[in-house]
Amino acid sequence: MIQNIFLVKGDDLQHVDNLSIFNYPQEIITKEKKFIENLFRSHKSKDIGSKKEKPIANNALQQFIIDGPIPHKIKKMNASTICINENVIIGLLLEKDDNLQEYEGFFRDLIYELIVNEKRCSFIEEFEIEIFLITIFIDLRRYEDENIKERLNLEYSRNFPFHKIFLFGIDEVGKSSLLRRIKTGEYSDNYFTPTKKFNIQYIQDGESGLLAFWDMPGQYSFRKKWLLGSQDSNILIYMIDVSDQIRFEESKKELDIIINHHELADVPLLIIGNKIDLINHINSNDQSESKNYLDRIKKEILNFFNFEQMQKRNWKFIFSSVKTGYNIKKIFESIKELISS
Ligand SMILES: Nc1nc2c(ncn2[C@@H]2O[C@H](COP(=O)(O)OP(=O)(O)OP(=O)(O)O)[C@@H](O)[C@H]2O)c(=O)[nH]1
Ligand SMILES: [Mg+2]
Repeated sequence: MIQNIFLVKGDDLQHVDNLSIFNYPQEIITKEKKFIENLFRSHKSKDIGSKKEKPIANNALQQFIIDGPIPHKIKKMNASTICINENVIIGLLLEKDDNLQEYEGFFRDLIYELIVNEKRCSFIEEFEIEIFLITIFIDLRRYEDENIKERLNLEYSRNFPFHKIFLFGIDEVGKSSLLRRIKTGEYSDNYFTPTKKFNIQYIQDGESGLLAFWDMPGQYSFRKKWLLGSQDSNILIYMIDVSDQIRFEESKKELDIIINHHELADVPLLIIGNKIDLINHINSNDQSESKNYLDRIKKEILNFFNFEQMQKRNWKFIFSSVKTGYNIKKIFESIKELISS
């Protein structure tokens, strides 16, 4: 089974400190001079020690030289690496008993497709590289689930399906807090600083298999990356802060970009109206008054965001308070329900 993906980037191999190393999901590859040198040396065209500048793609016409995959043993695991333009290495780590040959063809085709045809990564921005690695990881896991495990062990594959849950919404609505609440049951005010990169958390669920929650950074500068991260999602979760109606307009604009994207047209949508605890009326002792109030707010939100116009999409709306724990169970149940619908 695929354990990890890594990417090493740099021109000056004499100075390992100048290299950038990215790992996903775990920090397995570190800056060890000998190891990195050997990696590059294994890719035949690399001239170790040379400092010649090899610019990595920064325009659409850039040609890519792709070398590999080459097999290795790394930290007792089976590994395979591909070298791009002589200064980027992308590696795949498998369990020691896995058969590398079963992965190599797909690994090569996938890299080629992503960088040459789809131009997904120019290897410049860190954020872009991270998304790129995660994409490779998920695609390889899917391939493995559908082709390799299926053949090796039908039962295993059936028991461990993989679902991607795409959690988005503007900053401060409570996305990372929700994920922590679902995963650990805990909540603390101001626990998180704004998320700055894709935060991915896994939950192994008995019925649904492995749930991968992609918690998007909500601040303005990151929102343009949402579309990239949203691909292949099995469910979209859109979160709103119901106590902050001033930002509804801004929030709706971002939502529309995602839900109007054709590739996501059939993906079910769970809408969460969070921070309901901040709306005082819910504390009312009069149950029916409180219910009427919530119904009214819900109606206003559905109207404002045009949710009822989404006729083809399977969607659901839930109020929550991550702070008090209100409806957290219901959210988790709804996620599983929508995924399997
Ligand atoms: N009152 C109240 N506060 C909440 C609730 N959920 C989250 N918060 C608070 O809202 C703030 C933002 O929460 P985060 O979970 O960091 O929000 P986020 O959506 O991940 O923000 P970005 O990462 O910037 O996109 C924190 O101070 C939380 O403690 C809630 O249900 N009620
Ligand atoms: Mg966050």
